[in-house]
Amino acid sequence: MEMLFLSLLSLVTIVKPVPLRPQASPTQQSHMDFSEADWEFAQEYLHNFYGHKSKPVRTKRTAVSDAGPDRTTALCDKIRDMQRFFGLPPSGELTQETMATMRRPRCSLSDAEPFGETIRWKKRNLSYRVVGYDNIISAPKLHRIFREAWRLWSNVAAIKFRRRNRKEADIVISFYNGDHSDGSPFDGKGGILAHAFLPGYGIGGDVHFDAEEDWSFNATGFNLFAVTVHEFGHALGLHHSSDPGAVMYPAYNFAPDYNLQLSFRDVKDVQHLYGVSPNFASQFSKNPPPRTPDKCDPDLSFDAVSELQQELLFFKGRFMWRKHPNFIETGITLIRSLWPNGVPLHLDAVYQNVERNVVLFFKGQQYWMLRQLEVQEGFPRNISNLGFPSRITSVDAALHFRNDHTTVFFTGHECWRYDEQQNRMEGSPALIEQQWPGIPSPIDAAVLYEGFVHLFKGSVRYQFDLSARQVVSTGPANDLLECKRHPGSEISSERITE
Ligand code: 01S
Ligand code: CA
Ligand code: ZN
Ligand code: ZN
Repeated sequence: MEMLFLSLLSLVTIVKPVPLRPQASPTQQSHMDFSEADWEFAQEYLHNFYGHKSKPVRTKRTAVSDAGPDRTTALCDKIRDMQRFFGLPPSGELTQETMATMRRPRCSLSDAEPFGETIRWKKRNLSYRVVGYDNIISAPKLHRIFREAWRLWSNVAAIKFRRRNRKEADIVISFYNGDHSDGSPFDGKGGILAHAFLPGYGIGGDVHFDAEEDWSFNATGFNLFAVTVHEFGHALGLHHSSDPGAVMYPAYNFAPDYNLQLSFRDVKDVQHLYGVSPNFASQFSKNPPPRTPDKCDPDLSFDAVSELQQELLFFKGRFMWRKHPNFIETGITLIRSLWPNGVPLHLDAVYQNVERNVVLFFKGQQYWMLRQLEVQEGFPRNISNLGFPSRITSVDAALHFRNDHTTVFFTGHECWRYDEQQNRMEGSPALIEQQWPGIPSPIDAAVLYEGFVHLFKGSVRYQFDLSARQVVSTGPANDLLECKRHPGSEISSERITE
């Protein structure tokens, strides 16, 4: 994904073909070829556009070239910055291609500037224009979607957007079919939905949508607003994010019941480029951008925990962690990346009935039955259908025992036994403190795993021995996720600067 996207960046140079000298061999491409005038030009260029502090120009190039030409790290760094900007391999070497790119006629770099590893717009007031949308979508509707999408970004970062009807704009937004001569043809329905170019002049910052998609404003097809917010992120200089909660995550993950907002990660990244919007603090103090849960957070609690095939699933909000016996790392994903729209998020309880090959999801008074990732007909149903009296309005946890064909439901301070063969609740509920000595109530989640019942409450996991009927150990709720810190993954310690 990322590779492909980076290759789009190189289109900045491909679109208007650059007269390149034939590149016969790598050595021919090397610095040896350049005249003193070439070197002066390059230094001048890097000085003008990348703030390179040139050495006194009269250095003898031939002499230096033995040990490598004027190879101060500063110069190499500037060449590398420039190469990154144009999507050239960032070798730090003055290749023919690099030289040709420098020699290309250009307005100036005033509209974009390299910023660390990425590129950002230099100005903070950007214009955009919408062209060529073939009346697929009415203009007012389209303009509203784009305005709202820009607003998400300008609400958090110190940057403003204005639509232009006629004059040239920094960002041109258009819909295209198939090949549209920027080297990245669209592929019909599905697959690539849209792409965008990182900030820059010309095609830089432009956003293209695949006109053949079934664009929508709700849950059918692909939601244009959701994809737009993502593409605008690229147009501002953001790359794909590995955080599945981020808008810049490379997979389409719009959920109609989820109010689309920038995640903490997106906000951090765009503020890093453009600074914080002046009214960010007042607007977001009550409702800060959502953070993707961190499995290493010592306070982590779960909505539900369940077995599924060979995996152990930990649910939290829109996310889940899948612990597979063969995978070293337990990764976080979106619930929606496995189950379709229609399954609830922010669950109360989940269990798998292996015998019937179904998974049951509980949320509030409703429950959903899924077989092979499909919601079964007639669902969701009310939990009263399982035999709960009307005073029970939700379940906290569900624990399935395959051998006994029973499921234990936890509700508040009570627990219930459900007979999966007879499809009915067995008698009246018992108190958790009597049936499960040592377990506080209410609980969050429960699962049978490796011969023990694991019950979760807040940030604590209780390991319960069924035959001894006692808690054999307690520990952090997240310890089965085996938190291993990777450098740079300390999401929880970051703060949004205000
Ligand atoms: N564009 O920004 C994309 O990420 C492309 C793939 C690139 C390799 C060109 C794309 O259309 N990705 C799909 C997508 O849904 C999966 N992108 C928008 C989104 O909302 N994630
Ligand atoms: Ca497509
Ligand atoms: Zn395109
Ligand atoms: Zn993308």
